[in-house]
Parts: sequence; C-alpha cells; structure tokens
Amino acid sequence: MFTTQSIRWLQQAQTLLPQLTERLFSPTSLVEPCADSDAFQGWRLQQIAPAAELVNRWMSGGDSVVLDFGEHLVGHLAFSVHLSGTQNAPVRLQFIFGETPAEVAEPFDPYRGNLSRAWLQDEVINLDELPHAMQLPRRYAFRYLRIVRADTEDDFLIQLRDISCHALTAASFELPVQPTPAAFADIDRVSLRTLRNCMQTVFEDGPKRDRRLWLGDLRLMAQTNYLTFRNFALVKRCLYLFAGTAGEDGMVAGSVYERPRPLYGNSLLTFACLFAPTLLDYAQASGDWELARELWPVARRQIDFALQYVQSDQLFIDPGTWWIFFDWCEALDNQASMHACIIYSLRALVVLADNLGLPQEVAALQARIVQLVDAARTLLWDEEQGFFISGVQRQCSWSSQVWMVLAGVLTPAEAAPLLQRMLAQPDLVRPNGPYLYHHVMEALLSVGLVSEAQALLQEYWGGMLARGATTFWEVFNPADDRLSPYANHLVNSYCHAWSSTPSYLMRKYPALIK
Ligand code: RAM
Repeated sequence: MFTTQSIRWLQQAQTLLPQLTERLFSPTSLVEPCADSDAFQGWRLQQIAPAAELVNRWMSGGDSVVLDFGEHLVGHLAFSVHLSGTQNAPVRLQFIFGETPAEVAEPFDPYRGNLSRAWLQDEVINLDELPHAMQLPRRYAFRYLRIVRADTEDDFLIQLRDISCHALTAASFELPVQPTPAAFADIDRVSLRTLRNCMQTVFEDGPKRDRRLWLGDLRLMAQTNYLTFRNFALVKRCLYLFAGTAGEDGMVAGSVYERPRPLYGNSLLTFACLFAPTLLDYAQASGDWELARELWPVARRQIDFALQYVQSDQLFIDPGTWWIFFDWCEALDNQASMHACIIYSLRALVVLADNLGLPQEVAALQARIVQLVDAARTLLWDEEQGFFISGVQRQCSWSSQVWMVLAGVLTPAEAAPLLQRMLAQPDLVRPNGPYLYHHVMEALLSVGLVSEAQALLQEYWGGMLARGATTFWEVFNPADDRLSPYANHLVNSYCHAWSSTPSYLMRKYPALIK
C-alpha cells in the first residue's frame, strides 16, 4: 500500500537513478578446464592461446571454446558469427557464463540447489542466417565464458568474432586503489572491483544473484563507497527505496525489488535494526542531515519491531517467527547477537536524535541502552567461560562476542582480552561468510587489535585471492571450497559486495596496512 509520502519518496528515488558508465572489454585468452584437486573447487583453467586465436577456430556442431576475460565483469555480451560453406540448418549457440572456473567446467544439470536453476547463467540462441552480429539482451556477471555450438550439423563451419563485453557500473572503471604495501594492494584492488561491479542502478548484493538491494549489504557497501568511489547519490536513492517501500506497519524491507517497480521483498528483523546505522553513516559521510531529518521517523520506527521481543528482564528472546541473519551458519544461535544489534541500533538512533535536536528522544533511547547493556552483562555473560553465551544451549560463538563488542557492551579494556580469547579458543562457533568476518575485523580494529586483524585479513580475504578470486565471494570457508547456503556451490555469488569491506577497513584504520 503506497501513501502520498511513500510515493514521494519513490519519486525522489527515481530522480536519483544513475547514468551508468560503460566500457568495452575483450577476452584475453582461450582456456581449457583441467581437474586439479589443489585448485579452488577442483578446477584450474589452463591457458591454451591468446584470445586473438579464436578467429582461427572453425567450429562444427558440438565444438566449444572457453574464454577468459581476465577479470570479473558485469555487462552485455556482443559478438558476430560467420560462415564457411552453405548454411543448411539453424546454428544453435549455447553461452555459459562463469564467475568461477567450476561454472564453465561442471554441468549445471541435473540441478539440486534450493534457489532457482535460472540463476545459473546460461542462454541458448538459434540463428537462421549467417553472418550475424548481436548483443545478448540479458546482463551477465562473469569472468569466464563457454560458447558451445550446440547443434549437430557438420556440413558447414562457423567462426566467432568481435566478442566483447559492454561492462556497466555506477562507480568508475578507474579503481581508487590507494598506495599500500604489496601484500594489501591486491586485496584492495579486488575489494574495489567487487564493489564497482555491484554498483549498478542500486547497490546490488551480487550482480549474478540476487541482483537485489539488501539493507544489511547496503550498510557495508555504503561504508566502503564513502571512502572510495564516493557516490553519495546512489546511497540516497537506496535509502529512499527502503523508505518508500516500507510495509503498512512501517517496517522497512530486508530487501527491495527495484524493477519493474520498487517493491517490498522480504522481512528481516536484523536488517530493519540496521536502517538507523545506515542513515547515520550516510548523514555523517555526506553532510546531508536533511535526509536524516526526513527519514528519522522511518529509522525510529524500526527499533520497535525488535524491542517488542525484549522481555521484562530486558533480554531479547527470539520468538522464532522472524528471519534473523548474522551469518550463513545453521549452527549459530542468534539471541545474543540480536540483543547486541538492538543496542547497536539504539546507539545510532541516539546520535541521529542528538544531531536533529530531539533531546527527549535522546534521553528515552539512552535509558533503554542502559537497561539492555545491563541485561547483557548480567544475564548473557558466563563468568566461568569468560564469554557471552546465547540461547537456551548457552552457545558461545564469534558472532555473539563480536556484536557485543560492536554494541559497546564492554569497555575497550574488557573487549580486547575477550576477542583475544575468542581467537585462541577453537570450540566457539566460527563464521562462514565475509559478512560476519567483516564485523570481526571491525571489532578487532575498534579495540586496537591491529596485528590480529592483519593476520585475519591475510588469512581470509588473502585466502580467496590465493584461490584465484578477482572479486570477493558471498561465502568462503577455507576448509570447504564448495560450501553453499543453497545446496549448490555453482549458484553462490562470487562477486558479493558485503565482502568488499577491506577497502573500507584499510582506509578507516590506516594502521591495518602498516
Ligand atoms: C542472500 C543475499 C544477501 C543477504 C541475504 C541475507 O540471499 O545474497 O546478500 O543479505 O541473503
């Protein structure tokens, strides 16, 4: 249901629609997948010739080629097809786009993932008359491309020419890499490319999948963007999209569909709490406090959805009816993290209210913070173990410790030894994805644990680089290359902007790259 106000916010979002920048990229080489148990997901792409050699390949029915564009791109594929002989049948071409070697090496079918098979990037076209030049209408996210001549005719041959990708971004193709020691420069470049490729007409979570605006992802992308590409208008557009699509009860969506018209996607209790911090970051980075004033009621409303599950002892109890997300980890108990996230959100609301001159709000919100911090310190702290516990099983996880630190439940003097114990204790539930690892990094750096953060950066993001990443991934567990929240590693997103935050961390905490 759209109100006059939400329509106005959506109109504002529309006026901020960016003009995308386009750049043409050509493939760099012809490659061949080779099974290799040491390579990421078991596949290495062996370079067999420069891409210019493609014109010497005359293809018969059933032949295929695999091209490497040298880096991950997001855009439209253009090409032309030429003929030798008489075309006595249609030519069928199959295109398979891959962000990773596995996508062009392994068959997509039979597919048993739990997200739609249509996210896997393939396309079939039939051409009745050669020569023919065209551009595929759908946008793809890829570095590798397999082209199969998928008909069965060998009476005539075809040749592929002029293959290029019209790549798109709302950022810039020039990456604002900062001078850093070599060990960090590659991580910075890959982070920036990841963010660049996700910056389209909204901040997409991943340009292969879901190509959608998620609030938790937006917060991290926006933070990285403020210190790098500095496209403030795109963040403003996204904030308007969340405000304009909020439900009748006032809750902002966890994710928004942008097209064909902006729509509420789904509900996520955690992400609703992150609207206020995202708005605050925007106002502080851009100086646009007018937007903060305009969207203050939206930000203020979000905390009510989580606060309704805070009991009389001031502890958040998970009702089990909401999607609460901190990491792609089934074993993770979210109670303590969510309790901390509420405090984190309240703190952002206090700063917003203070800047907007709302002293009564400041006082009321601060009173809630005192109650919730107190409850965390008394009811969720296990003195014997020296960790925060979560849920009826009293689970100890990295997520709980890290979010408590970010929420300022401990003093820095208390927080640093807690995080050191966490890193040293092997039995805690550990993160599976860059989203939670980012929060680990921020927690470490916020309390001055620089060498620990450096080691983690090199081990985790450096680990993706060592496995061939040219953009960073949605999930990565060094112990399990094929880990997927969707029961199929091929449908994971391998350019996922919540993993682009090293570029933010390196700039916000310069000690990290010393
Ligand atoms: C995934 C999306 C997104 C994330 C949510 C929680 O499906 O890709 O990145 O925010 O889940």
